[in-house]
Amino acid sequence: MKVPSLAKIEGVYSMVPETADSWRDAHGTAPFVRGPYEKMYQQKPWTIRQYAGFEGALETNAFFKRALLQGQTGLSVAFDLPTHLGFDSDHDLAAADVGRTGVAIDSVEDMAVLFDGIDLGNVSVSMTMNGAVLPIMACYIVAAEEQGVAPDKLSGTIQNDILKEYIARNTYIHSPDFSMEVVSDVVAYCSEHMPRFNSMSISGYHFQEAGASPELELALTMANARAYLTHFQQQGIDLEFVAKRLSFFFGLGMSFYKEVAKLRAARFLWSELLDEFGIRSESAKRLKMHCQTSGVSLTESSPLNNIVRTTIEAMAGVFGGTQSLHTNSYDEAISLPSDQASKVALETQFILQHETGIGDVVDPWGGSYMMESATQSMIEYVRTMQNNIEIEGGVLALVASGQLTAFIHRQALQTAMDEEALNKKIVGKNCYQSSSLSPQNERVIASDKTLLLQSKKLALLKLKRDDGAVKRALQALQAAARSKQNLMPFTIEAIRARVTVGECIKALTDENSRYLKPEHIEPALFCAHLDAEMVKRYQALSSQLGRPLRFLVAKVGLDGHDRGAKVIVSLLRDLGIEVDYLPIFSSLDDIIQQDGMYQYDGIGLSILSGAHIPFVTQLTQKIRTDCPIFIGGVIPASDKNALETIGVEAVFTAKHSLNDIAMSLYDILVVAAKI
Ligand code: SCD
Repeated sequence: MKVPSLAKIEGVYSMVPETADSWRDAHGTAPFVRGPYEKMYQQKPWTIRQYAGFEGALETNAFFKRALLQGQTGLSVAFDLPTHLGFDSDHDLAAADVGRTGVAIDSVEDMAVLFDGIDLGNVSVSMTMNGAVLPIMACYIVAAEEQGVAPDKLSGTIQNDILKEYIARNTYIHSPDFSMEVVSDVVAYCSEHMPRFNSMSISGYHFQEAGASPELELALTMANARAYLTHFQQQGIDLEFVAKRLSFFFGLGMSFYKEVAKLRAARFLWSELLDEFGIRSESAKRLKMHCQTSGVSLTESSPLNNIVRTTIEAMAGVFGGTQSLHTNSYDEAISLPSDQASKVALETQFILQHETGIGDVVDPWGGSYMMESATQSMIEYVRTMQNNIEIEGGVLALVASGQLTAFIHRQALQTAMDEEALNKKIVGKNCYQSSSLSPQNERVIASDKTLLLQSKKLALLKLKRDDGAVKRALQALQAAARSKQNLMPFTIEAIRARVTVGECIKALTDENSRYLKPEHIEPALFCAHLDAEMVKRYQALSSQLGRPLRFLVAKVGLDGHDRGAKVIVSLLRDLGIEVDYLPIFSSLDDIIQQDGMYQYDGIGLSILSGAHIPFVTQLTQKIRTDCPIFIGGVIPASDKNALETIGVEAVFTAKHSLNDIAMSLYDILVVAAKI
């Protein structure tokens, strides 16, 4: 399938204005290009909603309370990877990841601690949960109930967007078909019992993080929105009613004008889509969005410059009319946000809201030839892309075949090449590099302590609860899954009986086994940008060995961020190396087994969850000693020495160019090959 180009926006300054004259439309009126509300921020500023979570419920609760005291206006929960994937903290596969990239929630007891002292009837809460959405929503509802807050009083948002998980984010559990049923169960339940709660956050953010351009991000998001509406319609759900509570989530990268245009175009396209579905409600047609500044745009070197990047990106969100905003912390390319960096990120939003007057004008870019034309070009791009997707069989078919993931990977490769060739300049990364390091104060996650505590709490919970009630609740949940009833009420009953998140998911995966999506990695593309001499040296090394070099690249553990790993696979293939790729959720045993078969010349691990030390420690104890191990990901400088002591040959992070990586690997391979 062909991905259209966006020539008009690329040539933004030389553009002749298109026919679009939507800027003449009133704000707050369909098709809402100029904003969902008439007075926008003059009436209500955007919600400051920082996504956060780490270690256990107690630690994250303290963090939330501090943020609310400091002036944050909404909460947003980041769950750890085991919770996302429906493993309790004491599960074998969870050990390395507990409490690392989010908070560990194993049961309603944890959820109660998470919101202890926070009135859930008063604060709107967003939960980024997709795979394990049923038990997590149920934990939230039951925790609120036990706080005395009924479901109809709850306001907030559940992400509940599974399609983008298969395409880019990778925290899915079930097959796409079963997952779509789960999504609609949540949507139907919320529309009946939780009228103030947004039952989905249809997300583009993760596409851009995985490599998509802003226009591809928008096209895929709107294609998913269409797929959900079609699915709900087929399920007999009243679209007129549920569409009011379907919200959106977009990324904000450094293409400033494009980002503003994207948000304006998104509102137009949603309004148009609902017209197509025959929905008349103006309030449903009013697209409401959360935005987050870009994680991939942040650099590892000179991290304080990231404050500037985040501010510019946040301004695009405000100019584009977002309802809610997360600003990233400046140290996120290096580690999980430190307290200091989180504070700067939060205060960046205060400065924008209180010092700049940026929200005083509704749709300030409206009427600009460039912006109206760019908005129109975005709309045309999305329509063309939608048409192409339909011709190819629709989103669900392309999700299943992995083609949408492949488009994004292709754009990620293009970006990597552009950076390598200096067609895209990134200050501090491929130009204006300086050796001076900015002060750092990395957050250290007490994962081992959290694991121990969570395991103890689980053991206690299992001692105290009524085993008969647990068994009955799980049987009822399984029976409901078999008879295709809405699973939300059954999950809520189970959670009330103190069934754990992991047990609920296990009951469902016993019925519909865990799913692993197909992986496609694009063919080699980089050669033109790689040092020609170095490419020849690789060829010579292979000739001397009398065979091709062979590598294993693996995504180990529960971390689903595979953009970097796949770019490295493409790079190595360009260098003439035969590469086997073990995709997300691979275990150390998978690696050992694979290596037993092929005796690789090198093994590369990609870990962005912060669990590199435990994984590498275990791997080096199990693998043959003469196998060079490389690691890539978000690795704090302070861990580099520790990894080298354990036996890692090289550590690669976002600051390394492709040529740097290729050269380092060559030197190590020569030594290992003993030639
Ligand atoms: C708002 N209101 C207005 C108004 N502005 N009324 C009149 N004029 C205005 N200018 C009203 C609204 O209609 C609404 O009323 C109420 O005020 C609240 O406003 P809102 O716009 O609904 O704001 P909020 O409650 O903050 O909701 C914003 C979204 C919501 C709709 C966008 O879905 C949301 O908060 N999403 C956040 C999602 C999120 O945090 N995701 C994190 C993802 P009513 O209530 O009467 O309608 C993190 C992530 O995935 C990271 C990456 C990763 O993990 O991989």
